[in-house]
Amino acid sequence: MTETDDYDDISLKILVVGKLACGKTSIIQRFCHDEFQHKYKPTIGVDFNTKEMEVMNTKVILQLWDIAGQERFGHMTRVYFQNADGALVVFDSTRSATFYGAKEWKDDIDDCFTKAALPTVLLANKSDLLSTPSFPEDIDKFCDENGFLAWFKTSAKEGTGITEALTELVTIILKNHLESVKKSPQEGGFKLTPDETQATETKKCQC
Ligand code: G3D
Ligand code: MG
Repeated sequence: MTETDDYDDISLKILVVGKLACGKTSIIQRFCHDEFQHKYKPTIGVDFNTKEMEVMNTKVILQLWDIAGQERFGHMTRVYFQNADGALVVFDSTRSATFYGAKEWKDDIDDCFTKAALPTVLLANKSDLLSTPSFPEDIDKFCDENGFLAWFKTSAKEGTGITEALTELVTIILKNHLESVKKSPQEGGFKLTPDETQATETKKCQC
């Protein structure tokens, strides 16, 4: 979490990860530009887009980091994890293999953020094609067991579920910061609302 030029604004770095062709780029384009195009070029390395949103009466600038899903590049990819405030892990509701890919990405994130878990939400994308995601497990149980805070059905094509998922993720991030300020007010930091201050305890990658 970083302070922007305007003192009251908060900038959050959100990772968007998952296997190739799950719809990561489409989700980001839908959220940031309200558009959906077929045939985005496969993302090489990393790309990012920003969008402002208001959560808990706070203006938040979201940086959505679109991380290539071809393969997880081990330490290379982890460089992009640094200073992240949260993550969206995406799978394709129509391809169960991508669901297990989501677990691998979550494991990578957990390996990196060992001191404090990175707030992470799971997205079952392409819900316009399949209302019930294609995987053999109870997804609530899967989220509990693997440390996902919540999961959402999304469709980048129809523009559903994405704002809700990001609102939930950002709410949790902001509440965590408020809690940390209550515990260690001396750390000081950001001003979330006129009455509340905010700690700067960012969940840095510990790799
Ligand atoms: P990636 O960034 O995860 O690799 P992309 O995935 O965003 O490039 O999307 C991969 C393909 O899935 C694209 O189709 C894209 O149009 C499609 N897609 C993404 N999200 C959705 C969705 O919510 N619903 C549907 N029906 N399709 C989606 P192409 O045809 O370019 O392969
Ligand atoms: Mg992409």
